[in-house]
Amino acid sequence: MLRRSHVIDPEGEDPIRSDREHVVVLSDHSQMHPHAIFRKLKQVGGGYFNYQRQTLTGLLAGKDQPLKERLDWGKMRMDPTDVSDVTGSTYTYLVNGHGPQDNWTALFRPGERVRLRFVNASAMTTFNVRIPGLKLTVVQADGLNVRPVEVDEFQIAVAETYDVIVTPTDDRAYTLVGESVDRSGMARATLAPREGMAAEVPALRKRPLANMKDMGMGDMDMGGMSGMDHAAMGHDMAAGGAAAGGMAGMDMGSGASPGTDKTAGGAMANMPGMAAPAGDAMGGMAMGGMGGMNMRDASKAPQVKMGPGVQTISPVPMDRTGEPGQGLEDVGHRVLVYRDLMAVERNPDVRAPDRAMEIHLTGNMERYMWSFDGVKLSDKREPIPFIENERVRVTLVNDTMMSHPIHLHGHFFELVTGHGEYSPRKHTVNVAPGGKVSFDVTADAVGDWAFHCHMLYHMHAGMMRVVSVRPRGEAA
Ligand SMILES: [Cu+2]
Repeated sequence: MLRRSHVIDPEGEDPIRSDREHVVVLSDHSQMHPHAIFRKLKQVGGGYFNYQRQTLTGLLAGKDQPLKERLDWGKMRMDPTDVSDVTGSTYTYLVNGHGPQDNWTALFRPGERVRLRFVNASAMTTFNVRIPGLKLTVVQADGLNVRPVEVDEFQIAVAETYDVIVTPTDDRAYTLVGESVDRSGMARATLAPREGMAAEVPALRKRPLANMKDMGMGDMDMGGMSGMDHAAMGHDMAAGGAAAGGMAGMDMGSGASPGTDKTAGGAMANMPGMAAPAGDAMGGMAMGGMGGMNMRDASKAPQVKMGPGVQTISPVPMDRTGEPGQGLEDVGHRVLVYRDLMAVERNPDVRAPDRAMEIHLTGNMERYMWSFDGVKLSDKREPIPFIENERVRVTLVNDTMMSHPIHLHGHFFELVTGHGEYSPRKHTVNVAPGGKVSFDVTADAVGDWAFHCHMLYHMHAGMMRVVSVRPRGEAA
């Protein structure tokens, strides 16, 4: 049984008005013991629970991806369906402790402003949340108020919280959908005027496939390129200044017909806006065909301890805070992005950072190794030292093809997303695959604090460090 959640009300009047509220705790439950799950992941590799893994037959039939891209994935011993490492094959996704069939119901009276306090309390699952038929007005993130943003869907990583306002006007039921990011299952509940009602439950959408951007290869999409015809491609490439020899190494027009597959279709939709920037991006890259891009160039990350625990270093990590989460690029409605978030109150500390540091999120999916900078917690390195009240800009670079919700204890930090003194303050930020995120943090709490990926098994495998905030004057 899930215990009643505790809500801490603000001092004074809550600026967020609502007629009623419900806490919505999303979680993932398995009958398998967590240690058993971890053992499987460790023994068999991160793909153990991925029943959506591409089969050899699928590969030969060329159903999912253009040939060249598939070959490159194989060469790198990675799988584009590895969006989650523990999936709906093991997990039942819950709302307030109730499975999808239980039809947990949140009541409302038509016309009321209903505040839903979403908490992702799962071990390993990123959820995509929507309530078909209702707009979601996001008013709070990680417990702090943000300027209202109206969306149709938002992604919530482990440990994040979002409060949204919905205003259902009709006397009918609405389905609350919490689809796991890899689309292997869903948490489901109902908003209704009375108990016992149900609305249509939408089918799981098509699973997302990781693309080259998710691998830190920059703003290129092989699926889309394969869909382009040779002549058009040659023209754009020439304009962008890329070496023609490089392009010859790519397998063009290998059979993906636009629209038949999600990857190709989505990329094709982006084509009009892509020609020019793609040309520029490619002009600046060493291209010997895609296979020529160095996926393990240690000079891109001098502080990373290279070893078997570091499968890849993103050659072109990008700021992806303006993008919806994985698989939400082409869902046909508005999805919350981090850059939408803006604090209501001016931040308490708006000093420029005193110093900057970069931390790489590193891993090896095959061996299920996860670390920061190639060093796992059990390697017993010194804590990351902060001095009391100093302000540090931390940039997280994701060298893996999974997203990692990175959580710092004892502090809020300001996401660097272009909002200056109104940057959103959070305690957890989900770093997209092949992406990078910066935040500014004021080390205002003396002591030792956990700093880790909030995916349970990533943390357990070592993607964690201690941040030690030392009093000014005592710092060594
Ligand atoms: Cu992680």
